[in-house]
Amino acid sequence: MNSMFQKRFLKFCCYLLLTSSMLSAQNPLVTHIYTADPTARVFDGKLYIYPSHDAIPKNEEDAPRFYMPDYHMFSLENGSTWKDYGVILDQNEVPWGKKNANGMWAPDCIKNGDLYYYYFPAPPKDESSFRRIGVGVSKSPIGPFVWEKNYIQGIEGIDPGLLLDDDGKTYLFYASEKRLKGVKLKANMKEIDSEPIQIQGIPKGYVEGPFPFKHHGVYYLTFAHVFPNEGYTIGYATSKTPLGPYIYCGKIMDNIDNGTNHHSVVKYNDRWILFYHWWDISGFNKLRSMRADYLEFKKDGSIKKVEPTMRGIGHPKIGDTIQIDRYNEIYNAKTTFVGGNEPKGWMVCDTKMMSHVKFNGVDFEKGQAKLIKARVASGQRKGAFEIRLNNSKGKLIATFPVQYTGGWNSWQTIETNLLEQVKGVQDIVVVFVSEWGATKIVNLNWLLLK
Ligand code: FUB
Repeated sequence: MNSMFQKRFLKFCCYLLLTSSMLSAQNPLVTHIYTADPTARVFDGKLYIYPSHDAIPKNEEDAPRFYMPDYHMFSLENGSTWKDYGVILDQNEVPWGKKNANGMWAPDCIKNGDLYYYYFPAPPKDESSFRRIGVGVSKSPIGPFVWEKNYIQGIEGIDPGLLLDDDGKTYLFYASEKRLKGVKLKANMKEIDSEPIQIQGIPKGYVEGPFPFKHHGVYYLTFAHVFPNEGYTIGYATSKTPLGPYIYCGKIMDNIDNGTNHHSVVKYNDRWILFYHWWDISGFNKLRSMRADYLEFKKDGSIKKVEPTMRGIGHPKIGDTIQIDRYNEIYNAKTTFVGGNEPKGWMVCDTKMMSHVKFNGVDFEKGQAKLIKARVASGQRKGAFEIRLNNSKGKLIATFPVQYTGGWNSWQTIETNLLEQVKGVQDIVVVFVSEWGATKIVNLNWLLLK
């Protein structure tokens, strides 16, 4: 194993151990396993994600490659927690799949009528192609799925992306040798209804990850697009007909580092969301983590470029941890991993006089919260931190005097009363106060309304 991989691998193993049950609405969405290629879908008002799973390679020879043996799936619970349903398909359960090939790449799931159809690519045991695309059917979005005995005949490629049109016709898009292909499916959703075509109008540099959707009567095809001097970006094209020709319209997300990006776009609770992945946690681009940020359309139907944030989507409510290190804005402080007696996550550290951290969209609900808790560590006892609304000079709603907790990684939960009733969704700002010149006031992991 080369030493750079070994180091990252070890860092990952430690991190995994430390975060064995952490699920949240902030980015990354989950940290107890690595997840990539998130296809989000809303079924009957509930948000689901069907991602692929970057597992830890078991052998040295597998180390630098994707190691993807199965699929998990997730649903959003209470607006801020991602529930993991565990393995919904293992590679060795695919009737037509090559055993232990670790090539379960990006899937999709779509509802047609009362049934849910889960599409996935896998290496076939007949070795007829690099990847074939299979399908399973279920009465429920969370399975169990009944897997078809054979792959879909007449297509070969990766990254299935499904579009169910208003007229009931279904189209399957996929990537085949860096060409974006599309085909109409039969009503049974398991067979193609015409010859696949290469979608026209997709720019040079197209690689993979087609995700189709329709908005105000316009067909949008979004995809991974590589520019020679930039790397992976997420781009999009539009058309008046599902199978094109399409016109390239630009980028949805710039390159966020070297390696892949893969996404989906979904409307949930009246807001559009871009789901995508990054590997900023592991530091290794084959161990990725799914993320989400809001996406907006301009009046002319074009898409505003999405900036990746740590804050992500969702509104922590009363009783949820507000992971303050996943901030919208930070001033004169830093974040790093926790340690000591704290098993998981990150903290805000290096807090100085008038440092602040802003976290948008905390749901105070109907104003029933009476107090606020904070998870803190401090090696000194001077100063305080304040919780304010909207900005660093906004209304003061709580003050925590700093206490000595036994050291900078000795964690304690402290609490204080809210100074007044606060209702609805609010942006909060934590402001650190002490003597001018103080270089470390307190380390802060999370807040929680009670
Ligand atoms: O996750 C494996 C492959 O990497 C996907 O199929 C591609 O889209 C890229 O994300």
